[in-house]
Amino acid sequence: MKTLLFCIWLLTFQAASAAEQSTTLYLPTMNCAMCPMTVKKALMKVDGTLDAKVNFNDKKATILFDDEKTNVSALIKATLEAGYPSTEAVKESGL
Ligand SMILES: [Cu+2]
Repeated sequence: MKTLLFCIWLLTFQAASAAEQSTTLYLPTMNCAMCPMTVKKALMKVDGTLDAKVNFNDKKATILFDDEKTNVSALIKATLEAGYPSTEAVKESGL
């Protein structure tokens, strides 16, 4: 629990630094409601992933990560190893 609180504090504290990055991955092969859970689990296992939100309807995963510990390629590799090939989605402005 203390670790979690520390992480939250760290997240807040580092918000202004360049260490925190977010990316959106497109996962075209997600085909049922269970897939996002598998993908999320795989992404959260990557050292450096701070948060992962997987949207089944959009077939997209939004990942917040520490760019000193991991990178987009490692995240893509993690989804691939879980059985879901992914590509970095083009950043959209607004909604
Ligand atoms: Cu599935």
